[in-house]
Amino acid sequence: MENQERKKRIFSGIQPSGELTLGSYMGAIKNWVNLQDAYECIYCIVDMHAITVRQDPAQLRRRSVEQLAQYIACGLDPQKNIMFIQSHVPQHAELSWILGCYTQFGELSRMTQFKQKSQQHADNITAGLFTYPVLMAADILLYQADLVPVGADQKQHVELCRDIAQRFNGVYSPTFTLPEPFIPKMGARIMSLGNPENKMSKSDPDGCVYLMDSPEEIRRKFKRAVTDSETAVRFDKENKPGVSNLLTIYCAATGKTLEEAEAEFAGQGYGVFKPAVADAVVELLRPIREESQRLMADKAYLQSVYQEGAQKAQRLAEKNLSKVRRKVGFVAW
Ligand code: ATP
Ligand code: LTN
Repeated sequence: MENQERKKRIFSGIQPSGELTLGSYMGAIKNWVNLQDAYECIYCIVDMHAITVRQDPAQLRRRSVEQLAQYIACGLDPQKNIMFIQSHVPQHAELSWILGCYTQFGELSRMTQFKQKSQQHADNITAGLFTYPVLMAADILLYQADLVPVGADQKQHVELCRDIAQRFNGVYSPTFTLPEPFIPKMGARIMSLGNPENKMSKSDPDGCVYLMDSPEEIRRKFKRAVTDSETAVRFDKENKPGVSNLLTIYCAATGKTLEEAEAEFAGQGYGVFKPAVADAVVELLRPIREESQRLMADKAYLQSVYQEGAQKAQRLAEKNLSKVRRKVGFVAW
């Protein structure tokens, strides 16, 4: 009865490992905002994931709170959604330990993100970096999430989460809901402006647009964006990765289709196209930047949001985790 009545549940999170980017907005947060009315949503700031690579403690603390301000500024309503900081709910770590005992070494070895990150941080390949996807599975399964809105790069992790859940359910009895990834049609993989073969990432300041960049900064970055030696504004990922990426960004920012955008710029060169993309992004981010700045001045409000969020999340988490403890054979006390 309870299950029939409850709205479907969503869980997603972003690491406070750097400033939020246009990639994280278009790949994830934009969908979070769109889904908040139809679903019961839980949006997290995953600081425990962030420490899988070295972080400066003061910066991590600042960014975690800033990220909450930015979530709200993007349009997430703290009255409608549970918003909290992962380390405030220790049940995530506990379930992660348990699920790690139902995850194969081989499965984790195949994760693309682990392979990439261990190359980037060759001097610090920790057990935490390796078991990162188990903690992510714990995040999702702890709340019985039905849907996980993420960018395309996270699909493999959500699939592993399903495999772990399915295995656990098979060994014991149905315990975890199997989650589905929810990946946008437009903007699932925004590429770097400087190198359109690579994903736009927080750690590449020139190739990426930060949500907090000023209009001048945004225009400068788009002016320098790599295109090609043709002049036609046409979507062709193989041969024109730079222009295709700009078209994707333009469409995700304006809500236009690729056909509409191509028609709009037909016969016009990159000299018209690039500033138009920059303008669309400036207007998209302007209210987000202004609202974030306003919210950051009100630390007491932000604290009340993450404290209340953690309390609600703990209640839901504990209910599910107590079942898991019992199923695996821990003594109740
Ligand atoms: P890092 O560089 O620290 O690994 P990141 O920039 O890849 O971080 P995350 O915080 O890992 O960003 O990702 C947050 C969310 O945004 C995830 O759902 C991810 O799939 C999505 N995302 C990140 N970058 C992009 C991108 N370039 N295009 C589309 N979605 C993205
Ligand atoms: N690994 C994700 C962040 C993340 C996440 C989650 C996303 C951690 N836990 C649970 C969705 C659901 C990333 O974006 N790098």
